[in-house]
Order: sequence, then structure tokens, then C-alpha cells
Amino acid sequence: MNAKTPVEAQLTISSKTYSAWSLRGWLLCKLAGLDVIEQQVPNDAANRAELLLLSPSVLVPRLTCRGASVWDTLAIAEFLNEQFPEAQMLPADPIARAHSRSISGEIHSGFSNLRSALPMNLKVRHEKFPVFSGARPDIERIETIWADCLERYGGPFLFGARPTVADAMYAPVTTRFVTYAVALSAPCEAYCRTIAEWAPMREWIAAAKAEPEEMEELDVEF
Ligand SMILES: N[C@@H](CCC(=O)N[C@@H](CS)C(=O)NCC(=O)O)C(=O)O
Repeated sequence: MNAKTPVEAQLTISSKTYSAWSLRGWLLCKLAGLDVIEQQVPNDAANRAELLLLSPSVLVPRLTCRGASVWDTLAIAEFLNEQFPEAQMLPADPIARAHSRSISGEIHSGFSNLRSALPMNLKVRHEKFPVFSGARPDIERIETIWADCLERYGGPFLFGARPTVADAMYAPVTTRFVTYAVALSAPCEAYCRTIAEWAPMREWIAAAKAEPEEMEELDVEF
């Protein structure tokens, strides 16, 4: 296939307002330069059977592209990086690349207190939200990760001048800090602004705000 031939790809996602994992998968596709057809499924019990037919894990995001069906954001990141090497989704330097994979793995498998205490919600802003003390160590660890990257690679993105996989993985965290007005160090606040101004993020947030559905109670990330 010629490099210029448009690639047909489909991404299954759920709510743009609440689904942090959907956002990560979608940003990864943008980083790859892939113009996906979005398939949005409501994430409620009534629709689980439909979702199961699409995604064996019954979770989103799930990508179909070049004959592959890929689910789980880190698998999607690695698949896209292999398929579209020209997109340079990971840092070129092997040491920085290992660092990027480590912090992407850390957000993928950890920070459960942060997830449950501060669920992603792109439609609201809480100026005086009481942050559960159990989430504090997660917030501090994330600040340390970001500050280290911004200092080592010079910002404004985690691995330098261009966004990479790690930025897609941490993007939903930046929105949580904005939503719940979490006080951060100046470099970390600047990083949250960088992500908020990143064109694909603006596109996603605008689409989220236009979504009709509202969930009154949301106490876990879904
Ligand atoms: N580790 C998975 C997590 C995916 C995940 O938890 N997805 C949530 C949406 S944000 C989901 O599909 N939940 C469906 C459900 O709970 O019914 C990944 O990296 O993709």
C-alpha cells in the first residue's frame, strides 16, 4: 500500500465527556495521523452485549486497522507506532523511549485513588472540590513525573517539542486537575495548559461539551 493511500480504521469509544480511556485511544490515533471512523457505544448495562461483539474485553477503546483488531490503550499505542513509524509517536532516543514506556505503563496500571476521587468530566468545573486524602500521593507522584520530564526534555510536552504517546496517556489527568481546580506547581500548570491547547484536545473537548447525556452520579472512572 502506498504511504499516501488513506488507511481505513475504526475506533470504538464511549462517552467523550466521561471516558478517559476513549480519549487516550482517540489521541493515539491522532498522533499516528490516522483519520478514524468513530463508533460510539453507550457504556451501560443494556449495551454491554453490543459492546462485547465489538471488543472482547467489553471495554473501550478498540481499534480496527489493517486487518487487526486491537484493544487496550497500550496495545493500541504499540500497534500504531509499528504501523506508522513516520509519525514518531515515541521518542527517538532509546533511553527517553524507555522512560516514556515506563511512565505510560505507570498511568495505565496505577493511580486508582486519583481515578475514583477525581473522575473525568469535561462538562463541569468544581472550584472547591474536597480532594480525598488518599488521592494526594497519586497527585504528588504525577507532579513528580511531569516535572522530571519537563526539566529533562525541555517541554512543553513531556518528551520535548512534540506530543508523544505519554502525552496521550496523561491528557485525561490534566483535564481532571482543571475540572477539580487542583493546585499544581507552575511547570505542571503550564503543562496542563499545553495539553488543553493541543488541537486534538480542543476538538475532543468541544465534542464532549456538545454531547447530550449527563450523568449525575459518577464515582469511578469508566
Ligand atoms: N486498560 C484498558 C481500560 C479500558 C477501560 O476501562 N475502558 C472503560 C471506558 S473508559 C470501559 O470500556 N468500561 C466499560 C464498562 O465498564 O462497561 C485500556 O487501556 O484500554
